Amino acid sequence: MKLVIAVVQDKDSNRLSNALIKAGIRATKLASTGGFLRAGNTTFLIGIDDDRLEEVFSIIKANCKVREQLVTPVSPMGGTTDSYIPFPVEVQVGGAAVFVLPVERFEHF
Ligand code: 2BA
Repeated sequence: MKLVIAVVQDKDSNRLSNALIKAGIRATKLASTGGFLRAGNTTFLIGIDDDRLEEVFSIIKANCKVREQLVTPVSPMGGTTDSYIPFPVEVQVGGAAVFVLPVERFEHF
């Protein structure tokens, strides 16, 4: 068994949960915050048998989009802010950041 931890954008989270439910795959959703953008995202915990791992990947891939997001850096490092004009920069977010961990034991009481 594996534990899949997938960080996805909030916009994709409902679509992904519906697809997982449809496939009979159990998941837990946690509200999370990206360390860089400091914007809300959703973290899925999915416990899955090894033989269904690829299926989980394809469901995540099919339901999570890459999007461009504008970020405005707060201020220049160490310099004066007098002449600093914040300039939004574009970063690419998603589709999903996925981690796979081995599960030593799973009990469901
Ligand atoms: P955030 O940390 O808010 O990052 C949002 C997007 O900003 C990232 O998209 C990436 O394109 C960019 N970014 C992040 N850190 C950066 C940096 N130091 N310099 C330049 N650009 C940077 P994704 O890579 O798709 O990540 C989306 C979200 O997934 C992240 O939100 C974070 O919550 C999570 N994540 C991604 N990689 C992770 C990791 N190695 N460990 C833990 N969480 C991760």
